[in-house]
Order: sequence, then C-alpha cells, then structure tokens
Amino acid sequence: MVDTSAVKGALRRQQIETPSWAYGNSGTRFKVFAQEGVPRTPWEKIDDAAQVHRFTGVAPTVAVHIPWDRVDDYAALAAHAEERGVRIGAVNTNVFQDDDYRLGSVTNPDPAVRRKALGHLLDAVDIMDATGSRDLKLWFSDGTNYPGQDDVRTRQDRMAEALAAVYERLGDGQRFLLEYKLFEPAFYMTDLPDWGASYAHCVKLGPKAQVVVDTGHHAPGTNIEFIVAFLLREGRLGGFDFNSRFYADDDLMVGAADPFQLFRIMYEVVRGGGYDPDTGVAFMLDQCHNIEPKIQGQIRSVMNVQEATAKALLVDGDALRAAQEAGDVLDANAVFMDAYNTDVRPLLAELREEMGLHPDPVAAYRASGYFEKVRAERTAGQAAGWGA
Ligand code: AOS
Ligand code: ZN
Ligand code: ZN
Repeated sequence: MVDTSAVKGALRRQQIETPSWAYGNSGTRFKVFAQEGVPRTPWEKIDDAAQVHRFTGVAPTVAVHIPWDRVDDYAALAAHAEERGVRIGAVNTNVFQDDDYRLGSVTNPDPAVRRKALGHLLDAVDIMDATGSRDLKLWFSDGTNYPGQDDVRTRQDRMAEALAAVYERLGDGQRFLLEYKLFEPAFYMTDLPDWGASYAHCVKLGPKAQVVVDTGHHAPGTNIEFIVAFLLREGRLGGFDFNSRFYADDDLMVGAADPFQLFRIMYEVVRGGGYDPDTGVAFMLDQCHNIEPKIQGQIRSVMNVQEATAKALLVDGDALRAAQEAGDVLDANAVFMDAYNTDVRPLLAELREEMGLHPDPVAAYRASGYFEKVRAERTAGQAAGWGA
C-alpha cells in the first residue's frame, strides 16, 4: 500500500521551472500570432511567471534566455523576481540567431565565430553570478546540411574545446546542462544529436557537466524513460526540458501528446532517486503557446507534470518488486497500470487546499482578473516575443 500523505508531502516539495519565452509571442516559421496582453519586457515576463507560481504553488523559478531577456542590471532583475515571489532559474544561451552562425557556433570552421560564440557562453556565466542561478543551459543548433560539408570529427574537437572552456569558468555551485537534439535546424548531421554524445562530453569534463533531456528531441518511438534511468544511474541527469511532440520538436504542452510517456518518465525519475530537489534534477518546461493563452498554458502544463508525478509516486513499489522478482509479467504490469489509471486530480485538489491554494488553478487564475489588467496596461510598445 502506498502512503498518500507521503505522496502529498513529496508533491508539495516539487519545483517546476517555467521558461520566460513561453510568455512572449511565438509561432512557427509560417506565422507568429500576436496575442493581447503579452509582456513587453523581461520584467513583465517575470510578472507573468509569478502568476503561475501564485496559482500552482510549485513553479518558484523562471528560466531566462539571453539575449531575449537582456537587461542592464541582472541583479535588479533577480531582485524584481524575488519581489514577485519567484527566482531566476536557468540561464539559457543563444548561439543560433546571428548571421555569423550560418555554419555553426562553437563548431564553426571560422575561429573568429567560435570565439564569439564562446564569449557569449562565458558572458552567460557572468549573468548567473549576478542572478544567483545554478544552471547554464546549453543548446547548440550546430550541424551540417550536406554530407561532406564539414569534418564531423573536427567539429567534435571544437565542441569539446568550447565545453571545456565553459566548464573551467563555472563557479562553485554552478553547473551546465547540455542539451541534445536529433535534428533541426541542421538536417543532415547535428553535432550533439543524442544523449550519448552529450553524455560523453559531460563525462570527460566532470560532475558539473550534466545532460538535459528535452522530451521533444528524439526520434519517434525512442524509449525516453530508458535514457532517464540510465543517466540517473550514472549521476548525469541534470534535468528536463518538458514539452510534447507529435511530429518533431513541436514544443506543445507537456503531457498533452502522451501522458503515459510522461508518467513512465516520472516513474524512472522517482525510481532512480532523482525526485528530491536536492538531487539536482531540474524540472523545466520548454514550450511555446502559439495559439492558446500563455499563462493558462503554463498553469495547465505545470498541472500535467504534477499529475504524472503523482501517479509515479503512487506506484506500489513493494508489490511491483514482488511481481518482478516472481517473474509475474502480467501482475507487474498491472501494478504499474493501476497507478497510471488512478485519477489523481482529487488528491491534487486536496493538496492545493492544504497549501492554501484554490483547488483549480486555471479557474482561480481566470477569476483573478490578472489577464484583463495586463491587457489594459500592456497596450503600448513591442511585445517581447520569441527572438525579440
Ligand atoms: C531548442 O530546440 C531547444 O529545445 C532549446 O532548449 C530551447 O527550445 C531554445 O533555446 C528556446 O527556444
Ligand atoms: Zn529545449
Ligand atoms: Zn527544442
């Protein structure tokens, strides 16, 4: 039997980080649909992130993206976040939007471009110093479009050199999370295409180099929960970029496409001891809300992660082990599915009430009038969207 008060205690401690870029306008390469009331500045993005925490109680940090969230004074931005009841989380770098990066950033054949890209990564660590952030999230769009375009092996050397320089610069209590992605924007070869490549670079450098699993960055059918179990066992799972994919890197709401997969992932996190905040596994969202309201989309996503986590915590470990050891395939599977098929919404509603929150965060947010207020206020100026 699973102790539900222990499950609630664990859920109360959960921390899910929302990304600043989820609050701004975003879209596909075909169209960015502008929405009313979106933030005009990084300060306003933090205001919106604070609303997600206000109504869910489990989203106390917001990731920033440089230069989309460039400000003159990052300590002041961190103080602004604290004032709003949240903190700045991971600092995300951007070495993919300058013309200079046409042939890559840190793996570019031109040493001057490589120096520029590395400079940006090192500047991001300065920002972490100012904001008190622990994590630097590194995603590289680097790769090639055509066979023979550049030397695959030399590009790995360049990648290793840049990562070593960043690693060297990290202070105490700081680490980098190295993301991988199967393809896009490079279509033939990506320099960090999978967890194995990220993992190998991290292992060479040391414990402050960790792998981040973006759930949308795999080929269809990939067993992501196996990757999670493996990385946790090796002490190299730095965190997640949660989102859903139907086709490629869709960045849709986590748990929307395949809640069962999310449950299986969260089960491996719990099983591998990666759930407690002090183990350093960061639960981050990496999503864009192109057609739906953004703050509500983030609230819904946080709730989806909570639901999958609750189900994972409800797996009866003793019964599962007994069935596994007895080789009882169907019983073991049934124990697993019992947890997945549990409706955890009443448990989460109860937990929220115990935390002094409204049991239905979406309804509470809608009733709060926040959207109407910011829609009226934020009428002037350029919206701070993806790529702004
Ligand atoms: C890109 O595909 C990666 O998922 C990045 O983590 C992230 O989405 C990007 O840096 C922000 O749009
Ligand atoms: Zn990502
Ligand atoms: Zn992505």
